[in-house]
Amino acid sequence: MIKLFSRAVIGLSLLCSACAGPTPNNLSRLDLIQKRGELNCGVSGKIPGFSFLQSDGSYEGLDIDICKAMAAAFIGNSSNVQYRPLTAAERFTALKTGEIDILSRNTTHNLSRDSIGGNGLTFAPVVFHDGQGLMVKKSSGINSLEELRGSNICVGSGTTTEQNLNDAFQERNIAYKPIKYQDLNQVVAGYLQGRCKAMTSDRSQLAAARSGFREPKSHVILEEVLSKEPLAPASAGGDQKLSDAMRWVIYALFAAEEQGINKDNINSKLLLANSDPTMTSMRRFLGIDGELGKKLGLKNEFVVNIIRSTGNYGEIYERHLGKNSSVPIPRGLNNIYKSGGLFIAPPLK
Ligand SMILES: N[C@@H](CCC(=O)N[C@@H](CS)C(=O)NCC(=O)O)C(=O)O
Repeated sequence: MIKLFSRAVIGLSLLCSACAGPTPNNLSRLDLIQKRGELNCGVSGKIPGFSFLQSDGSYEGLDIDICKAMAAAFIGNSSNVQYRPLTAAERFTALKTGEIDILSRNTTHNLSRDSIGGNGLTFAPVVFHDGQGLMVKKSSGINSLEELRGSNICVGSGTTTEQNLNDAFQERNIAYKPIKYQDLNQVVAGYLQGRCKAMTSDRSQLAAARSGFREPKSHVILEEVLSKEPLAPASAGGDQKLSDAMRWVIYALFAAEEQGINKDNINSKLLLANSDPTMTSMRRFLGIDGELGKKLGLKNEFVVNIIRSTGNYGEIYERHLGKNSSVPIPRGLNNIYKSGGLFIAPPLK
């Protein structure tokens, strides 16, 4: 009760402060998160592998682990996260009003969302490179966009998906009818009930949705990829302290994978670096020397806190989207550059 009440008071003060800008007295929202001791993280909650509400009330997935890594770095405790499930249409307003501190919800980074004349958000580095796809019933025999001419297509509103669908079909001069829904569950229901020949979304979401179907093998994701969907966490714009901290949390996850530092060996790496003054860059990375954390408004050991909580980026990926997960997606572009992917961390110096 007390916790609920104090949360409501903090929530109210944050909400009011949001009316005049991100926070009062030009405080960064990072300071508020640290004062509150809890991170409000906006998620979907409906996508297996990314953010999914479990039957025990907990959340799981790659987007959830990004919230945890942020909380570990900002507050020193990855459990201190309030997850706020949001629809696609609600997500940016929730950031602007201060209802959430950060958004970690399969959100595509694009110019309109990132710019001051658009949604005015600030994006952290991409955590999953996706692309839009289409899923059809195998029995339909459909293999290409052309074969969907004149068909109904189920799509979520308030998403990049809606616009890409229009672009792709218009460019190819293919007539179609979009059937719009509020969220993925409704899109899936429309598709399974036969209202549409195809459903469209980010390919990761199609794979995630299919994993929950009674007969996943009866549905195919078409080869054609309609767009680039670089999914990234975001914060309200104009708060450099928070956005810097977010950026370097993600880079720390990539850098730890690059260097082979993981949840299992973090303590031994720390011991080793502590006893060996010649391991200069490792000592800086783990916060033994230098003040990398302090420069971001974090503890110097923020990287250690992250890795102890979630492991490095590769471990997060394996847990939720790896071969043995319920939504296996080959890493492809979502690998570190040393292994042929797109992820690279600038130097943590
Ligand atoms: N990545 C795209 C689409 C993401 C998205 O939110 N898709 C819809 C479905 S098409 C959705 O609501 N998915 C998750 C959910 O239902 O919570 C974007 O940022 O606009």
